[in-house]
Amino acid sequence: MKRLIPLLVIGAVMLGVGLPHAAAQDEMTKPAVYVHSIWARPAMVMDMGEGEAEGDPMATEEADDADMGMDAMVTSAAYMQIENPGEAPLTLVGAAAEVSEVVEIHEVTMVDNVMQMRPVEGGIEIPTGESVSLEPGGYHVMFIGVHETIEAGDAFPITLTFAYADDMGADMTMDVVVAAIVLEEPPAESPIVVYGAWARAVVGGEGVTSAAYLTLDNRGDDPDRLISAYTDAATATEIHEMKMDGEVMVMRPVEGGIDIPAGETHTVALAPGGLHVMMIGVPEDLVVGEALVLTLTFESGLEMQLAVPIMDAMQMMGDGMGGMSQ
Ligand SMILES: [Cu+2]
Repeated sequence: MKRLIPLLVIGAVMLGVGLPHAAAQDEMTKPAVYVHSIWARPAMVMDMGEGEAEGDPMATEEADDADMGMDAMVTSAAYMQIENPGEAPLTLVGAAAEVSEVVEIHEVTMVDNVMQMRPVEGGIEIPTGESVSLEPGGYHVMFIGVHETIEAGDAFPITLTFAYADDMGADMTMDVVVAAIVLEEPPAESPIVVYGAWARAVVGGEGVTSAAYLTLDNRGDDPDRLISAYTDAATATEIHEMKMDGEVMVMRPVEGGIDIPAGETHTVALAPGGLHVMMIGVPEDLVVGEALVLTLTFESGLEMQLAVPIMDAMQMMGDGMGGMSQ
C-alpha cells in the first residue's frame, strides 16, 4: 500500500487540484491486486453458423448443438495470475468484456471421469499474500457467444470485479481493468512480470503522442534492463523519463534503458510524472474500451508481449487508484 501514496500525490499535482479528503480516504481503502500474464484463446466466428467453433475444446460440442439454424455459440477463455499483496482477502466475483454476450468465471472439474466446466459458486478467493492461477484445465474467465473472430496477436480489455470487506467490515466491490493478449498457447514463464498496465486514450492524428504505464517486477535472481518497447499503434516508441530541469518539467529518452534490479528492490513503476513508454506519432484514435499490444525487450534477450488497456488519463490520475493499484 505504501507505494500508492506518492502516485496519488503525483496525480493530484498533475491535475492541479487537491483531492477532496473524503474521496482520498475512500481510495486509500481500496485493496491492491496484481494481475499479470493475461492471455486468451483465439476464437473463430464462422459466417452463417456453418462449421464448428474453434478455440475451446468444449466449444465443438456446443457448435454441434447449434445446427438448428442458430449461429454456433463461439467461446473463448482467458487465463491469468491474480495476486493479493494486501491484508484483506479478495474474491473474483465477476468479469465483463465486449468480445462476448456472456462472461462467466468458470472452473474445470472431473465428474465421473468426464471433464466438465461450470461457473464457480461464490467466485474465486484470492487469499492475502497469495497468488491464484487461472489456467487451462482449471479456473478461467469464459467468454460465451463471441461476436467476432479473435486471433493470435489481438488484444482486448476485461473488467474484473473483486469483492472485499472494507476497514469497517462493509461489503465492497472494485473493478480492475486489464487486457488479454490472444495466443495459441500459454506464454512462456518469465522472471519478469508486468502488472497495472494502461495507456492514455487520445484522439489520433499527426504529431499526436500518448504514453503507457506499467509496473515491472523482477522475480528472478538476476538484474535485467528494459532496453526497448514497441507498439504498432505508434510510429515510434521510446522509453522516457520526466524530470524537473530547474523549474521546468522535461521528458527525455532514458539513456541505456531502465534497470530492473533483482532481490529486495525488484519492482520498477512506470507512472505518470516519471518513467513511461512514450508513443510518438499516434495516427489512429486510442479509445477507452480497447487495448493495444506492447512488446518489451530486455537486455537479457527476454522479449515480452502484453496487452495494455486504453484508459482515460483524468480518471486514472484523479480517482483511478483502482487502475494504479492493479
Ligand atoms: Cu515521453
